[in-house]
Amino acid sequence: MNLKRKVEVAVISDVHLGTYGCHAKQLLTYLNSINPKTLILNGDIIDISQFSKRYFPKSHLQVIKKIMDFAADGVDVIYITGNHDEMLRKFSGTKIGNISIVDKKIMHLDGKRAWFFHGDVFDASIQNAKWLAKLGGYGYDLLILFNRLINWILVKMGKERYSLSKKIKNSVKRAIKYISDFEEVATDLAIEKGYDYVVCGHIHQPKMIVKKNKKGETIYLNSGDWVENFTALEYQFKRWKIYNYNTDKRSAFFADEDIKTMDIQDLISAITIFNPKAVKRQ
Ligand SMILES: [Mn+2]
Repeated sequence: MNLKRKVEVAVISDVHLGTYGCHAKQLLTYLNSINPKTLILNGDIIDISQFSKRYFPKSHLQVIKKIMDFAADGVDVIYITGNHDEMLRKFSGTKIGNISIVDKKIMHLDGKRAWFFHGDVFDASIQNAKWLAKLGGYGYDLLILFNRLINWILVKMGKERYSLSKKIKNSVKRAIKYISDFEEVATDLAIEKGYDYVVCGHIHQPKMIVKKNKKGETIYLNSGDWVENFTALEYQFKRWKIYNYNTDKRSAFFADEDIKTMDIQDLISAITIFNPKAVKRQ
């Protein structure tokens, strides 16, 4: 009674487990709905840089358990490190069962070459305010509202109005430019190296687009995030598509019973015993 959707390659990124922004329940529902051959975790999956907050609820552990179950069931799990889980970079090249930890991954898909990496490698070359990039268009609207409030207070106090928006307008423009620069840099490099697909995460902007320059063309893909967009990339029948949790069908999913019924202690011990097969049999 396996009604799960078969997918050759599924890609998720920017899950940020261990932070309040992470939507682990939705992600678990999604993971329960698919039967991938390869699962690519394209960076910022576990937000190790935020671990001091001691926030790691049950649903977040369930996601980790689910990923380990995939591996135990024979799914190739490729954990590509990002900037929020860069502590794992020292384990690059490590393989534990079917889970491998890498900085980047090259795959051959029906005669085409796909290049996967998180994307923070470009941060140094694209000098910009990253937090603004994440806020995007909303940031500017919020800013205007915030500025109105400030001016209302200033006027009440009998002081001169202050244009915060004018001050920041240029950096918001820069932030939007950051996203297009990111895509530009990634695709130029991919074309240069002869990749048919370049697959990133990091900027939390789901996208699939053909990019051309004088030297050739490539398809740029971004898996988005599980903070705001709830998106994944799926490769099946020789083509890519963006899966969107909010608009795409989630038919034929059901939570794996063993994960659903485990309490938090069971989950912790299941995850910390590093033998997925043994865990599975419990
Ligand atoms: Mn990132």
